[in-house]
Amino acid sequence: MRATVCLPTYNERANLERMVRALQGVLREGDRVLVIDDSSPDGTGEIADGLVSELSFVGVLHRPRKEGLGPAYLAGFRRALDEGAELVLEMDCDFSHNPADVPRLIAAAEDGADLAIGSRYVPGGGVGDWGLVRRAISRGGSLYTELFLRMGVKDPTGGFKCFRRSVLDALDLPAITAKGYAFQIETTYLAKRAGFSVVELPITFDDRTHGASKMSRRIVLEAIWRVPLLRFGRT
Ligand SMILES: Nc1nc2c(ncn2[C@@H]2O[C@H](COP(=O)(O)OP(=O)(O)OP(=O)(O)O)[C@@H](O)[C@H]2O)c(=O)[nH]1
Ligand SMILES: [Mg+2]
Repeated sequence: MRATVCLPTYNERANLERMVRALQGVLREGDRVLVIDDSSPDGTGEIADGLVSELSFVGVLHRPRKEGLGPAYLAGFRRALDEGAELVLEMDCDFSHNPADVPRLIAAAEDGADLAIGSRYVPGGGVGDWGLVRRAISRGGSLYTELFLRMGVKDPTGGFKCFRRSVLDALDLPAITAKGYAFQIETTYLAKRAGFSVVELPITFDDRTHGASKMSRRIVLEAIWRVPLLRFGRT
């Protein structure tokens, strides 16, 4: 099944080229990488253009401004589906997600999982040397999500995922308005609610060594108010 890895970038000049070359080493004939850059001021978009002209498996979507991870992924999903991808992956460009794990996610989807998630919180998974606060936020977020949504997913905020296209075709993508971690929770919730199978595979999540995190208090707060809304709200 032809896979497209969607790679959202904002100021990832220190990571993008290394990431694309690492993906080149693990992807198969016909697979693609789609960079979704929100006009990064550090020139990441120009680096992407250079890679597109050199490597035929790479594409780029330039967006006018930073709108958060959610809208960037939705634009990427649309493009990947329009280009005929049968599997669509989400992945951070900061090496927190290990490109060497991509083939396992793809294999799980090819073996029948509608959505395969790289999970820090199943046996064999883990995080690098995170401090106590960071651990608490991540674990607390998972527990809070489970409390409301009862998905049985151990790592609902994780952003290393592989969707079969049937899942994305079935979801009302433009109706998803979440921007940050909430986007990850919402896509998995909607997939489960629509009856699709979700499988978690263990991954180790390492902190970025280059570039700056875009995690913010706002992104955490957004997840806090959106999770109950998913359960009791409009959709
Ligand atoms: N296109 C686009 N990409 C974004 C945006 N915000 C974050 N990203 C990218 O999304 C990926 C994850 O963002 P990070 O900054 O690593 O945030 P995070 O992984 O939630 O937080 P950390 O674990 O602290 O790194 C990276 O590849 C970012 O460059 C955005 O608004 N637009
Ligand atoms: Mg990160």
